[in-house]
Amino acid sequence: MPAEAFLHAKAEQVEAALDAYLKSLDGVPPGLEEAMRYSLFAGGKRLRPALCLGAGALVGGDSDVAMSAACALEMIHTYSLVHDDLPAMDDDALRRGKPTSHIKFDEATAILVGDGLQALAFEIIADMGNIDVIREVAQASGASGMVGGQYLDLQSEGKTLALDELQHLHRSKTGALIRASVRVGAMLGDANSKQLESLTSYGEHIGLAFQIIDDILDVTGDEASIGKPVGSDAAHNKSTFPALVGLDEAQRLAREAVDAAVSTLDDFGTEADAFRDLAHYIIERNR
Ligand code: GRG
Repeated sequence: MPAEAFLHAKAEQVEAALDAYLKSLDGVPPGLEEAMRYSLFAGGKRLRPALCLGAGALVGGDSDVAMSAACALEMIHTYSLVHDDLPAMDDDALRRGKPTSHIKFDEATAILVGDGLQALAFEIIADMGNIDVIREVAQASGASGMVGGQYLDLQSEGKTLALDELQHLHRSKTGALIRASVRVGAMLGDANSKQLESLTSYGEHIGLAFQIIDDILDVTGDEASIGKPVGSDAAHNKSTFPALVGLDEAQRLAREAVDAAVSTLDDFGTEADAFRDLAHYIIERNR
């Protein structure tokens, strides 16, 4: 199945499950629930859930179990975007083509939306009763993963990073949750150690490719497609792959990462074709 059709199919299932989770909440103030729903349903690609579901299916796991984890990962991703857009961080007014949470509602609400989504995500994962998965998601999203990467990103404004520093920053900020999405799907599906190792490596390579392309789109993309203003990295004086190595070399590095990702799937048969296509889609995407 081509990557866009794969993502679309998974997104529909994930959105139904996210909707059910929000509807099942008890005792959430209606205004806060509305704001959580606004950000969760603002048109994301649902990449992380698709990776979790795809990895689970590849190793023969139960799709309902993977779906719970997929929803939790999307909640963590959404919380990170809501907080990233806050005035204290990237101060963005548009995300996915829509007003960001603090613009649509207010700053305090946006902070609480993020907090609420993160807590709900861990409640869902805790209910699954798999301590390894709880630890995996906590480490990937916490101070040595996404939160740490965000800190490094904010600290690096106005500085020129070395290429390895930039790679470390992105491995933490965006790579860790993408890697964890693949790993959690595989772990819940009882992957053997060789499968887990291959899929972990797949997640690491596509995470890098994803970030390089994100940097490239910030230079070459258009606002209507990517749903946020272009040039925001330059406006924040951020080191990016195109700024450090030039556009052509950045594109070459992204292709190299995609090729490496695809080669990690050699031991899987045609059932891994969706993941092969997804790796290519990551460098062909325009949003
Ligand atoms: C605030 C703790 C905290 C962390 C924020 C991930 C992150 C850390 C910030 C996002 C900044 C950013 C734009 C990074 C580039 C890569 C990225 C994560 C893009 C957004 O992910 P997509 O394209 O988003 O999967 P959609 O909208 O499709 O869900």
